[in-house]
Amino acid sequence: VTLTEDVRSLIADTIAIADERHAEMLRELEGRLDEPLRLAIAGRVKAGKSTLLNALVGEAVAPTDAAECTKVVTWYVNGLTYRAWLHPVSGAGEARQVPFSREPGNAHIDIGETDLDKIEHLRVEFPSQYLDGIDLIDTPGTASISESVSERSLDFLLEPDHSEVDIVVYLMRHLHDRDVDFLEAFVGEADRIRPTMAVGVLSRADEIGGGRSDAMEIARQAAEASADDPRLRDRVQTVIPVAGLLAFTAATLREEEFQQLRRIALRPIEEIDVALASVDAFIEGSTISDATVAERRSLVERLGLHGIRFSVGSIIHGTTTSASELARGLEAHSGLDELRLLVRGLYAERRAVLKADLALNLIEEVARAAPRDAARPIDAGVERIRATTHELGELDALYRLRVDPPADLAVDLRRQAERLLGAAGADTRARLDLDLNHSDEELRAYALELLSGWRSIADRPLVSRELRMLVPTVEITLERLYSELATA
Ligand SMILES: Nc1nc2c(ncn2[C@@H]2O[C@H](COP(=O)(O)OP(=O)(O)O)[C@@H](O)[C@H]2O)c(=O)[nH]1
Ligand SMILES: [Mg+2]
Repeated sequence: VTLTEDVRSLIADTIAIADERHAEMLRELEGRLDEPLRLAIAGRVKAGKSTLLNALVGEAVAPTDAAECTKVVTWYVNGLTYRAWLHPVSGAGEARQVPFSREPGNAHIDIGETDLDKIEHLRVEFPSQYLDGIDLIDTPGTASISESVSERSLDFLLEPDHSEVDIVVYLMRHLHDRDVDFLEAFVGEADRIRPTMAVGVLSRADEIGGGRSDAMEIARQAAEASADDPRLRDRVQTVIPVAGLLAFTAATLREEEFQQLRRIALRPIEEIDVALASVDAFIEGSTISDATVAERRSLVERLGLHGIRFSVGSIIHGTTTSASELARGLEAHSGLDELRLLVRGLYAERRAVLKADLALNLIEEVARAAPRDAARPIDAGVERIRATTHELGELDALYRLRVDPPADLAVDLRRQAERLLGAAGADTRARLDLDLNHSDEELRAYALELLSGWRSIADRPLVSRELRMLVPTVEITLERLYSELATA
């Protein structure tokens, strides 16, 4: 039997001893076991959520800025063609199809005269490879224009009985107490949601320091610091810097935009420096190119000042000679690749395990409240599944590394353990932190070397309890990696 089937039959046994509220929750999770991963994008208004969603799928489907329809929770799911549905709150009628248009650069969902309070959520369907196995959920900002709307978006994420999402990508421009409160509410909920299920994104990272040329490096340092910040450490798996706008523009870059940038790059460097000193200098003041004010304004909207500087710089240095090369450069620079890999490797490919884990946590909660006799076979079932499914052990170890890292484990080894357990993706090379330049032979030798390193940790004279729990899981992971490589 597969893990999903195993968990499903345990859910059925648990429903038999659960109260009505928990039975309902269990049925809901049961239905989701083999569904796509549900990933919600959350954060304050204008954090860049909708732009990031568009960058992830590589096209403009999520309306950005402040249109009415951005105040409603919206699901983006894989489907045959471009369509949208409005799902009213219960008692306010049936779901109905509504007009959905994609003008170049911005999408629009026409909710007509419908009162926002009457809308439960919108659902947009379109064909996308990225959405294979993932449903993306765009949320209105927390603390958005009207309090009732923002509360609704929070309720949807946090509602203890019906948390509808599996994973949250939480965007913040700076680490702010309000963000900490949100994440606390999300991961604090009933022990069922774990920090491994939230990823922090330092968003609009290109804007740091007014778009200075090393903005992304500064953002990376800030992100690493926030991931280790005591207020965040046990609430998110990691924090990564992303400039969603650059990634979105990379995915939709037009030849004429590249040509405008190329003409700027041909000017004397002193003139370029003056023209790119500020947005105003670039749009109003400069004679740097023959582009009209409207064209320059559009470049700023598409790339921001940092993106323009980066693009012009890479043309001057000869690393970019065509629109497609510039698109690749921008995408790599944006940090989106890292988020994509993380979402794929850590979450989407392991969604069956994640969902099983959520279900097992809930099952344990029910068993704790049940009479001893009824609970005993349930507990035994949970224990058996956990003991025989190493992937669940990996999730648990990742969780404990965030919440309660062993004090006697050096930082570099902690990071190594997280990677090995799949924090940066479940793929062998991602786990070993080696790229395609290394042969399978080298990977195998490296896995063996790491294995003996971890074995020697267990032989230390004094080992903390946390470390003693961690080592066997890492060892099994390494043994598996090694034997997979040996039989490949
Ligand atoms: N410079 C820059 N601007 C961004 C970025 N992401 C979003 N924006 C801009 O910020 C504004 C709000 O973005 P939006 O995605 O609608 O934010 P939301 O309210 O969180 O959904 C828009 O004008 C975007 O163009 C980014 O990575 N860099
Ligand atoms: Mg939005």
